[in-house]
Amino acid sequence: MIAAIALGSNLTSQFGDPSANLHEAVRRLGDIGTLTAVSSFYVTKPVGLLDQPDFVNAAVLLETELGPLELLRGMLLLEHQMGRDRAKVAPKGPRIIDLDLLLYSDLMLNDPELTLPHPAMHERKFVLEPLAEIAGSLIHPGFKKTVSELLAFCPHG
Ligand code: PH2
Ligand code: MG
Ligand code: MG
Repeated sequence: MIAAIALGSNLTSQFGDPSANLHEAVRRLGDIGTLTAVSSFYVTKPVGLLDQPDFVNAAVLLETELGPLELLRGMLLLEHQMGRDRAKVAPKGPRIIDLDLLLYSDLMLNDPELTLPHPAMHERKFVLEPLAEIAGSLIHPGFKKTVSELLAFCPHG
């Protein structure tokens, strides 16, 4: 199955600056499945909690044999192994690495652990812009619109 994953970082770590964190995370995602596309890295202003460093955001497409929950758990483990400690910081606060599962093929899922498509992806330019670069014609199964269309309709800067 093909999964679309968003990446974000706005802290330095043992791997280096936020870009280095994204490079490391992309490398490690390659152990979970086969990367079929990796976007450019985008420097973005923080959305939501404004008083934190700028982010670097990106998106990848991953071909994987894992089911959606197995994939999600693999992503959370990867975050943890890269040093992210969810207990320590605010929910929308700074992080070494954030991986969000956006789309899993055309699956719609409402599970306590995982909602697909990602419920906020259509509101976030920092998610849609990198994703549109690599998968503009991918269809959001809820809105029945392409990623490029969602980006064009996305209200925020
Ligand atoms: N992630 C957040 C909150 N705000 N802002 C930007 N620019 N990029 C992010 O990845 C981001 C954010 C929580 O996941
Ligand atoms: Mg996120
Ligand atoms: Mg997340």
